[in-house]
Amino acid sequence: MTQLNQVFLGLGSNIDPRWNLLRCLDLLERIPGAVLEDESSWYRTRPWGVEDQAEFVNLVVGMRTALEPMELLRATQAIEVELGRKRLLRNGPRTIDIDLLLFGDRVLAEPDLSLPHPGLTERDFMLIPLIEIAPETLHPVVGRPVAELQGLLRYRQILSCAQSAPRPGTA
Ligand code: PH2
Ligand code: MG
Ligand code: MG
Repeated sequence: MTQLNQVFLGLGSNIDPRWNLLRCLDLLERIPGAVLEDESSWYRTRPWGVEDQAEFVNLVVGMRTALEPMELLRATQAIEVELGRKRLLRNGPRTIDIDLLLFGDRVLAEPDLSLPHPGLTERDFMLIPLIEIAPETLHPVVGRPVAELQGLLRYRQILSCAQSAPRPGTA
């Protein structure tokens, strides 16, 4: 039997974020061999890294997939291209950024993919939405449930949290 891995992705956008995040969720649902299971609240966040840019919206989604990490990475990179992501400036403005945060218990250090994501325990916009949807998930390097890792956070960027996705056309 093919093994299904529990995967968590961090999504972020600061160019037309509602539109791009909704499109992204739609495209993630269509990745063959992956099932979207959980979606955190949407968080308004102060930009980290390059501060002089628009606020971000960040959230985390949970998926179950039979894909390998590099296969999922290629699928998410294709979505970034489809949503018009231009890599002009490191940590700069983007229509969409899809980061693989955790991939089951995989630990990986490849030039284009590190697992778990090195920013996960440092950046609140990755860790807090993950704790919201899957607090018991083990961090395979630290060896503790993610809910216990808030003391490691170095960057606190979250401004507010919307209970659910702000859908266009709703009050
Ligand atoms: N992503 C970055 C750079 N800075 N800041 C916030 N608030 N949220 C992000 O997702 C983000 C960022 C690079 O990927
Ligand atoms: Mg990122
Ligand atoms: Mg990225």
